[in-house]
Amino acid sequence: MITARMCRLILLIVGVALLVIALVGCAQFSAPSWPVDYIPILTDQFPDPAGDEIVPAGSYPSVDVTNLALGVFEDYLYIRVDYSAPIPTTAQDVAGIWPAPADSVMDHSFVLNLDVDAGPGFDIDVAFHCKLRYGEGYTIYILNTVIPASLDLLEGIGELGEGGSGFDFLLVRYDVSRLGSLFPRGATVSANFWSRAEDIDAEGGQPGDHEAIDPVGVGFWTIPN
Ligand SMILES: [Ca+2]
Ligand SMILES: [Ca+2]
Ligand SMILES: [Ca+2]
Repeated sequence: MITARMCRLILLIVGVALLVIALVGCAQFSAPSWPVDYIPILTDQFPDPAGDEIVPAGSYPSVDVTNLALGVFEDYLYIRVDYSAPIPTTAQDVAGIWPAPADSVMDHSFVLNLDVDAGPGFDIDVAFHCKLRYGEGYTIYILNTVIPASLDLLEGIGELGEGGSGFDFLLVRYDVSRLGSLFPRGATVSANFWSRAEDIDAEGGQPGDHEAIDPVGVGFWTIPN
């Protein structure tokens, strides 16, 4: 015989079970759709040596790229950049070297430039940017230099997956599903890549006189399908 107490217990169990199912459902719905294992996605590796950095004054170990990895999966372009030292978590003071005054380096960035058409020479048709401030937030965007319309500056189209300040790598992805001919999957395009660290003056401007750069030669890149 089922007593009132047993009924309450059964209802409680059913209620808890429904709540668990609902919470699991919500978690799955809101969970970021990053793949569990992105390593197989990063199919194209571009090791970069040390020693070809363009460093004007002071030391910027975080600008030195050791490896660039690119891959495409579903709607996303994935970029992983490994550096020879962790990205700083605080501003790095640099001494003044005439004519550049002393100031602080805070900005860390990279850009992957693609020339996707068959025109002569290299020009940038679309650029994938990632920029962060040491110990602070980041901005990831796509700059389209061909069509100055709705696709001109796509902010919020990229995400940082792992790494950042305090780590010696960045793992970023970009939603390329709306880029159309600017991201021709399967085609071979010309590409280059720049790692940068930049200074900020007392007014928050970027005079660029303590900018450090590590170019990474990509050359021709066949965009995975
Ligand atoms: Ca390097
Ligand atoms: Ca072009
Ligand atoms: Ca280099």
